Amino acid sequence: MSDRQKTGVTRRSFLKWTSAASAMAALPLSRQLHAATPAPAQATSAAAPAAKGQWKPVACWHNCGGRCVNKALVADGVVVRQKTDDVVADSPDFPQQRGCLRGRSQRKQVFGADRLKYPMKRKNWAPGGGDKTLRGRDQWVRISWDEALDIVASETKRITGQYGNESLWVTGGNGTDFQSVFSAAGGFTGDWGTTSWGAWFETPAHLGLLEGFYTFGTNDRFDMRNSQLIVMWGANPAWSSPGSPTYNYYQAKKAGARFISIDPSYTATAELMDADWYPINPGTDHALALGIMHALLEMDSPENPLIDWEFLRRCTVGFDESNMPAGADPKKNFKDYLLGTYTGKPTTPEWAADICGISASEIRSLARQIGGTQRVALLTGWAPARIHNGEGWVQAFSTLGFMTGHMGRPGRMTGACCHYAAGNNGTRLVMAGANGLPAVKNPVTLKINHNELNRALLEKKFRQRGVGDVDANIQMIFHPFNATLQTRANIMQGIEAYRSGVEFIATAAYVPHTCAKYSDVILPVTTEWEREGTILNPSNREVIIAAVNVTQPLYEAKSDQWIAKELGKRLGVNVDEIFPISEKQQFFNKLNGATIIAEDGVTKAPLFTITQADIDEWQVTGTPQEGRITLNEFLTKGKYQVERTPDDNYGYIAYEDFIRDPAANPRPTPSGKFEIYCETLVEKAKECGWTELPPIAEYIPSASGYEASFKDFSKKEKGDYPFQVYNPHYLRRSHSTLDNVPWLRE
Ligand SMILES: Nc1nc2c(c(=O)[nH]1)N[C@H]1C(S)=C(S)[C@@H](COP(=O)(O)OP(=O)(O)OC[C@H]3O[C@@H](n4cnc5c(=O)[nH]c(N)nc54)[C@H](O)[C@@H]3O)O[C@H]1N2
Ligand SMILES: Nc1nc2c(c(=O)[nH]1)N[C@H]1C(S)=C(S)[C@@H](COP(=O)(O)OP(=O)(O)OC[C@H]3O[C@@H](n4cnc5c(=O)[nH]c(N)nc54)[C@H](O)[C@@H]3O)O[C@H]1N2
Ligand code: SF4
Ligand SMILES: [Mo]
Repeated sequence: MSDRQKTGVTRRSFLKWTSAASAMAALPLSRQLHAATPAPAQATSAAAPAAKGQWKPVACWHNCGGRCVNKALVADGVVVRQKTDDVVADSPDFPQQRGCLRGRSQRKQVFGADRLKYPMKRKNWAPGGGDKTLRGRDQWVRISWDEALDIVASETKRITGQYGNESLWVTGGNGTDFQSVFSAAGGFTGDWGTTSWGAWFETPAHLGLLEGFYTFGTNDRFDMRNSQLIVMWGANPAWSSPGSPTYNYYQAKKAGARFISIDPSYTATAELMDADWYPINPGTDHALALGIMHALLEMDSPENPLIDWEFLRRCTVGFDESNMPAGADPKKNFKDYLLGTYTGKPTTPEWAADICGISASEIRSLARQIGGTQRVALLTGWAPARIHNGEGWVQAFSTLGFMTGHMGRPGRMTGACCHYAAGNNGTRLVMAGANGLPAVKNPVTLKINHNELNRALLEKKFRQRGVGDVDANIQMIFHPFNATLQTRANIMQGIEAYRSGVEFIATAAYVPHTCAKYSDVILPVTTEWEREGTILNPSNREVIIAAVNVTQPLYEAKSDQWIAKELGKRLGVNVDEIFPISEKQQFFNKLNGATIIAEDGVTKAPLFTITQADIDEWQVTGTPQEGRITLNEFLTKGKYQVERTPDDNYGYIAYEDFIRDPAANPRPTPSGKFEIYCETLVEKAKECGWTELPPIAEYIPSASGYEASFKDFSKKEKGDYPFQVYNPHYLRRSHSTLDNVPWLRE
């Protein structure tokens, strides 16, 4: 390929050439799956069939919270059009998995002008860093792959040799190909945090979700239609769960649900659902929840019940002094906190109004609507929990659900409703198999919290969870698959840190995102369109989405795995142990191991029919099996979607068993119940080592929050930093991705 680039062939003619060749490849499967290695003799005679073009399922792979069918029409070697799901007719019960504007513009990214074309180093880089102050504003010099890999490997060896493996920080969670290699080479310091899911991930101990991963707590899409009132509390699926989820909310509206939106912005979802909008000051949701709960107590009566006392008694501990968990001080109950019995500071609607900006009468109205409606869905996104002391908000929001009993029953749910589970929570019905690569354990256990990334670089200290402050001496940063300089707190300080201490920074990327720009060496990676193909996670629970190869790697880009392997070899790691199988075999394994939950709602069965002929054609190892559809059908249609009906066995109501019979199905909490008063939460917070939290959802104003924007909050006189900034996940981007695509900007 580099030869062609030297001859200055344009991208269009280059693509035309590679893909015309692919259309001629002999085997039907490989023709469909992969742009074959160019074979000029064949390319000439390929013109006729290629001109008609072939629709291929292609990846839309970003962290957008969903997955949709995306197809590219490859004609004459060029992707000339894209389309989305037209596999079956659309209907509310069996909705198409239609892509949003980003997926449909994907070719403008894959073939975009911003692609990184070849490895580069910073002009004023030298071993040890060179002139580090020029990071982000230096010139770039094109280098060969060999030179790039040699630099990264020798700097890794030099730095880990001199300062220890702890001095290497590889961003992102564990499990990427690079992390496997660096783990095998002695390990690295990682990072963790709650910038995405807020406190829903780490600390919903009050729900009995101690190892909480992706806590949602809401019901499935058919059940949403049973709700009479749907509260979208900091949730805007039309923007942050684009694709099909908002369609599910719309079915609930058609079935008669009324909508409320509590959000600083009047959102596109609020508009579509004709929701009543309650504009709230950012980051003050905890105060509003407490105000509503106080109002419930004020107005609840036997004639006009707003509180589900039976639910509180049966399913929770900690609400009042009569149902405190063993050993707890009865005076620390939640009800007395709301009433201010011992503090003298009741959380009245007037108190809350002052903070959250929603009037006391509106707060009482919200209490009447939420408490006084039979079947309510309390749905929040992750945004309101992406704050200081987010745990308190998560606990307060849950407690509102406990007080009103809107949980575990048809049309009633309280939880997070966003990302891939927006409008449709529950067990996955179809699932990809594992790729078959071994997990490689990182021998270094240090992990920097996202709040302290810059502190670790500048002050050379961070708080290790469960340990306390530890010394840090980060001298090398490797960014594999994220843009943390841009997507974590305090970018200006981050830039300062990148321009001072660290000796070496490298990034693998396909566009020059922020981390790449501030690096010393950039390694250009392929996009999914240039790779072997894959099954895309995470889609909604009912569908599984395919992506196949569309083109040979563009320019000099290489897959992450290829780069990781080459690096591994230079680091003296046994890469055959880490990557014992080809990328094609990894794709095949995902298909071979894919499962579906059968109509009984329990039994797992293979999803795809795979024949020995398939295995031979793919030139992989595998086991023939009987499934629901053939490989070919899946890889042509681009999806498998479970056909559902309202009365099937796939319905999901969160916490249903527990709420029906708490004694027989206890929550994994010390009390076996939902814990309004939760000592585990106190312990978890202590383990992290920042703010100490009370066992009940007491209000703690956020550092740099709304109250802090005033010189003197009681006098309402604004201070030096009078504004608050918040940002939604807006439609044209996925975090740092796609925002550069001209179509999307238009
Ligand atoms: N202020 C503020 N900050 C936030 C948020 C917010 O709302 N406000 N949201 C937070 C949330 S929810 C999240 S999840 C995080 C996301 O934070 P990140 O995970 O850092 O953000 P992404 O932009 O998704 O990072 C992915 C990057 O990897 C690149 N990439 C994509 N595919 C590949 C690949 O196959 N290989 C390689 N090597 N690179 C690839 C993309 O170009 C992209 O730049 O940000 C958080 N930060
Ligand atoms: N288009 C697009 N979609 C995405 C992403 C993306 O980058 N772009 N990222 C994906 C990822 S990784 C994630 S984690 C999810 C995130 O999903 P969410 O957290 O649900 O999405 P956000 O857009 O951050 O916030 C949802 C709504 O909360 C509002 N909001 C912000 N701050 C507050 C607050 O303090 N209080 C209240 N009440 N409302 C507030 C916002 O105005 C917005 O309307 O989105 C996913 N979907
Ligand atoms: S919702 Fe996500 S997967 Fe679907 S088209 Fe948009 S960006 Fe792609
Ligand atoms: Mo996220």
